Amino acid sequence: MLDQQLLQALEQVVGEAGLVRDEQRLQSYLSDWRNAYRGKAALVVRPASTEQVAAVVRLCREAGVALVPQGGNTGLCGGSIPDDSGTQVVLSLTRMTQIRDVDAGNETITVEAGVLLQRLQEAAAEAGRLFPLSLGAEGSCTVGGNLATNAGGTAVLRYGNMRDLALGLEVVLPDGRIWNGLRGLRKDNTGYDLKHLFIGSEGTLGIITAAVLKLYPAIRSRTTAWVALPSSQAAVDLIGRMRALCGDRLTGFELMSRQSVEFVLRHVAGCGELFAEPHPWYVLIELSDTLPDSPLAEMLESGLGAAFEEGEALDAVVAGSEAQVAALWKLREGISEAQNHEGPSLKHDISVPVSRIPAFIAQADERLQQAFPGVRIVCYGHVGDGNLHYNISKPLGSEDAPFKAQAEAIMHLIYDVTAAFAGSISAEHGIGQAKREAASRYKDPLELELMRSLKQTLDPTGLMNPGKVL
Ligand code: FAD
Ligand code: 2HG
Ligand code: ZN
Repeated sequence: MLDQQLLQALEQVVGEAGLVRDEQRLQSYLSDWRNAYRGKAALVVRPASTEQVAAVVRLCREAGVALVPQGGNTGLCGGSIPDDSGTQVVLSLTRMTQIRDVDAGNETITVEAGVLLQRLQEAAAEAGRLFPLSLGAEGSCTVGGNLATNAGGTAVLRYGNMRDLALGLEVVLPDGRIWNGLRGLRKDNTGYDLKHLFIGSEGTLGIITAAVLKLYPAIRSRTTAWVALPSSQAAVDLIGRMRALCGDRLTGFELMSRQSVEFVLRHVAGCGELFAEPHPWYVLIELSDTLPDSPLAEMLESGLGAAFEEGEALDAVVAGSEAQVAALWKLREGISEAQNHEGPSLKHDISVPVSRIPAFIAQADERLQQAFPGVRIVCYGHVGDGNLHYNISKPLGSEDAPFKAQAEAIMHLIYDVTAAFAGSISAEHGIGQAKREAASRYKDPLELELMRSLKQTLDPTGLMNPGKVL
């Protein structure tokens, strides 16, 4: 589908190794992890440097060809998948894998967009530091994708989202100019903070090619527990209690419904039941400290002791080894994979004020069960961030088609309840193509207007990831 002249010019820039044309090799770039989104592309281009990215962007702009930036392709709302016209070019950043600099004195690391999150964590550890962003897809997702989606994960409670971890960016603009904003400054009040425009823009305003990121002191002690709870209100009470007791040492607090855990027990190898009887809710609590001999176990015991007395906690297991810590996290991180085995699912990564989580769940559960009897609610998430994955699986034993036909109505019901609780329809995963229509319905019209005018200013030809976000 691509003009031969453009193809040759692109090949001159990136070389044969930087092009993917083979039908079979193309496939992994054209559908997402769940196979929920599928597109076509004229070509996949894999530049190996910022200058090559800029040259590719200029050539495609001159030819009027749209670009779809892609990192590890682990996004959950179709942002990195081209449309089905077959005319778009996927621009994969996966060859840009240099760690350009580690400045231990400044507590920063400068990395290229294609570096895997896990590799970044390892590089930080090699320098005796911590890079705290942590999420289930960390072995496959890239720094560029993390920035473009403002990724969250399980340590946001203590360290913030990707936005909070970035000090500077290098971006190829839609007209091919390179913006070098790779400043490692913690203070810089010289006007608008432009990096924040690109963070969370899901590839619609430019291509992120590198970033300066914050490093933190390495963690030297850790205590991890799995606690059974009678209700989601108990989780909100318990997080307040643990925070008051441990302050910043509380670095993880993940909530899981019984249904979520059941899916993992059913489908993820090596995960087993922890308690003699099932409980309605569970939380995974992690305390960590930079001190080697921090009294974390005592703090946990004191917090849980009070929680048992108040009836907030029903049972608890504290990990006694690194292997047990890993097993507890597997039980939590396995939910996404496990839900895939239960047929089609609908994902809603909503957020509400933390204090309103229990009321949100009660109202959403009641309205869903009335309107769509039998659907399975898989509710879990990051309590400290008010962020729930309020995911829905089809009723047991039912066909896919009737469930898929109800998807939009289910989504609107959940987003209506989210809006009634002053929440957000996307706390983590972004808008992509999945929530474009919903964003236009639930987001403030003035905010949307401002977003459109920014898009028009930066990308007047609309060739940067069209059909996503707006
Ligand atoms: P991709 O999927 O390739 O792209 C995502 C978006 O970013 C697309 O719109 C794409 O066009 C754009 N993009 C990618 N690279 C660039 C770039 N260099 N410049 C400009 N735009 C770019 N997300 C969370 O926030 N928290 C979680 O806890 C979490 N857990 C997950 C667990 C699993 C099992 C899976 C599969 C996903 C999870 N995600 C989570 C979602 C996903 O992993 C993150 O959004 C991740 O940050 C995406 O990175 P990626 O490199 O795969 O990006
Ligand atoms: C998580 O917290 C991720 O595990 C993925 O954000 C959520 O798969 C999902 O819906
Ligand atoms: Zn999440």
